[in-house]
Amino acid sequence: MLASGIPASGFAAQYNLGPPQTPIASQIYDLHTFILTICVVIFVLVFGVMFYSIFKHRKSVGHKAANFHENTTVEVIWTIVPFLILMGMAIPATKTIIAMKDTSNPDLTIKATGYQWKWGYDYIKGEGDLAGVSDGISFYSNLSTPLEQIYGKNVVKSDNYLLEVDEPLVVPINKKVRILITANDVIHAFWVPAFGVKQDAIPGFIRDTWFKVDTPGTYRGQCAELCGKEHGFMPIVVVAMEADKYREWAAKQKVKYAAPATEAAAAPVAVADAKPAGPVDGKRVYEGLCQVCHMAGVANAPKAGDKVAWGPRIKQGIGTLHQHAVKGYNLMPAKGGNPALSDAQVHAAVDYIVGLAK
Ligand code: HEC
Ligand SMILES: [Cu+2]
Repeated sequence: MLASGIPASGFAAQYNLGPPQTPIASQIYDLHTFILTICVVIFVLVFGVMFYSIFKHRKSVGHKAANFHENTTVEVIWTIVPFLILMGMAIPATKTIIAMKDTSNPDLTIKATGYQWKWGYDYIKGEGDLAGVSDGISFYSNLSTPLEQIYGKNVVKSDNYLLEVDEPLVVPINKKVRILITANDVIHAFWVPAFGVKQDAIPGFIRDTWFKVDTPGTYRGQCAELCGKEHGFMPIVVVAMEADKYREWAAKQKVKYAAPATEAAAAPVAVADAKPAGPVDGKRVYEGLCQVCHMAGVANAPKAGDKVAWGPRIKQGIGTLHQHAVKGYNLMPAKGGNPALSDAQVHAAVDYIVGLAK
């Protein structure tokens, strides 16, 4: 993939912080560089003066020690200069800390739960323009490095040894993602260095943090709190993708979990409160259910608004389309997977979709 949280080679990659991928991580990176520079300058100045004085005023060249007390000017200077240096470091650092803690107005909220020894992710319903897209998605993320690589002798280790999982955390780029962090057994810690995110996961408490990823890619982190014998075996892998791809991923994910238990999974609010009698709002039914597949074209569902895909279907006649949507048609589940819908509601949604393709 494009970038990795833990860089592979090169001098800078070996000794410096990894390349930052979020605004907060960039601030942390810059602060680190800035403060390290100040430290180096102070180090050079202090030791420079010290070694110069020792060398220049040594006894063997016959130097006589000066004997003086209380120099007000010097005392004022060595109080004010360190004060200014400290303020110069504290002010930008505090700004960054405040920004790190500001989890307000997210586009998306995900709960990350630490378990011995894996992470669980729940996409939560809430505020933000991506709230409805992925809410309800929930899965565990397990280490996928094979056991032979860990315990076997003379086994070649993969590139992302112990930093790979079966189901990564998927997030959209350029969106504010809030992570609620907790744990189910002992204290873990959610750490993704490239995002500048590191937060303890404490049983019974919720902590939160946020990030906004700049570029699509795969980013890797780890549990950063010694949590038991497989502490090193619960990595965090985050895949960041464009918002469109993210919607597509979310739709597929929803279908995956919706398929076996159609009734339970596919009864969104919009449908539940639509009255069976009276005019039916096809748009609401569409947005509540059908768009999961028809917006992104999941499983070859004809995309809403795609004239080429819908043209020949519309030619079958609206009656046939109504029937296919109610009864099911190949991969198109009957009533979109929600038997609680009335025929009229499904018909209205079909009419709405057909309207989009005209
Ligand atoms: C689980 C994903 C999924 C959901 C949810 C879904 N569809 Fe579909 N739909 C499909 C797929 C896949 C096809 C393409 C079927 C084919 O042509 O083989 C399809 C095709 C259709 C067609 C065209 C049928 C034809 O004769 O060509 C209509 C109309 C339709 N869907 C309406 C709806 C409506 C209305 C809803 C909401 C109530 C809905 N769909 C929800 C997956 C879905
Ligand atoms: Cu842990």
